Amino acid sequence: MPSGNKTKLSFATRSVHAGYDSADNQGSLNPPIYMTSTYTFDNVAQGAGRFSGDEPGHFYSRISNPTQEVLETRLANLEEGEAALATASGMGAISATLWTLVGPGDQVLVDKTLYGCTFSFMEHGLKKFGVDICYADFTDHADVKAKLSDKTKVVYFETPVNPNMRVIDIAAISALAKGHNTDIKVMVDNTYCTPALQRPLTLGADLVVHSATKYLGGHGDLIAGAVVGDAETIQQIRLFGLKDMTGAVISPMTVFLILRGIKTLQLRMERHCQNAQAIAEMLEAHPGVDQVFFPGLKNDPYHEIACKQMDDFGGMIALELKGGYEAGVRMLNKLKLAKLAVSLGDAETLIQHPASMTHSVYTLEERAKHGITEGLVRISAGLEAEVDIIADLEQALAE
Ligand code: 4LM
Repeated sequence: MPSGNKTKLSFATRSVHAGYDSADNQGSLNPPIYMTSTYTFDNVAQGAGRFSGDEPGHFYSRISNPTQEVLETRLANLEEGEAALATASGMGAISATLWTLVGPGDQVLVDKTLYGCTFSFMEHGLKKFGVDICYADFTDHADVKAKLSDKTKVVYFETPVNPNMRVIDIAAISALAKGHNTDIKVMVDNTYCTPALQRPLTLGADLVVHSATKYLGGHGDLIAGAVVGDAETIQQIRLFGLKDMTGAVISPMTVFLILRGIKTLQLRMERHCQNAQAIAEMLEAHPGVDQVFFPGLKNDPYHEIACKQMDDFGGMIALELKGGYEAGVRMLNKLKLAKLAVSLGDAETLIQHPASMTHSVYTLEERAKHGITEGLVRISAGLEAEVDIIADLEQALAE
């Protein structure tokens, strides 16, 4: 199928086919895994032309690889962007992109709550090199407006936010940033949703980043990332952020696994969403539970905005138990089916305690300031039967 065909075929069909034509590969149904570090040239001029991009073909696998190219075309297609770059991890995508876009004296305006290592990269990484990191509450548009400045180069957020499930209005934040300065790049971490549920580029964002380790791969067997956006910026990230600054190159074997995962992305997301909705409703009615954070609940403060920008409410839930931290630990230690582990988006239901695990790089004071409570428990609803996950949670919650 023509790989540039973005909207004619449905999402599920493009997840299976986009970017690959078996007719070009001796009829091989699946793309060959090109295990090669380098590529040969017919002559010097061809090598030089490949490096400069004037000649088609590949130069060296720290820059590009034919298997990786299939994944990049597929991701760009699904996110409705012009181009994509696959990387060795989600942090590889985030760091390669930000190293490319900002320098000393520039400001990155970020939502106050971020995945722990993204926070650490901003706070301990970029800051060390003279980049100003400014935090705002992105659910408070007046706060965002007040903090946009002449120095703002990038506006960065996740939605829903890891781990507390706030939902940020992508169209409204993009409009605010562009209204301030059209050169500002709006960057959205779409890991929690994937393009099966949310497509930030169609809502005004410039760049989407992913931890492909999660739902895109979908099986808990790899680490990978990606960034999607306009062709010019993606090329800059490839040739500087990836090639020179991070070297966070994805393996062709990993690419193959992600392509396999993406074929079932929509099917899996449907089940993740169904299971999460059922879990959230059970928890909401449970006497031991103080609060459930899940945008699919009708009285969730973010329900309306989630309905506007998401096709479904996702597979992630956060909760606070009535007994706070101690009750949370008691429950986590009693789980039998659900696995106590960081990461998310796998077939297995995964549960963890953000304050001591995914968000432990924040200090206690930083967690309080950035909206991560000590008793918060995070659930990634898996693909098991709803009834079994709920039974496990109920037995773990029982006094
Ligand atoms: C976790 N998350 O939350 P790599 N963006 C988001 C993420 O949740 C993550 C990354 C980027 C978790 C990992 C332990 C929203 C990771 C970073 O791990 O570098 O692929 O992605 O449990």
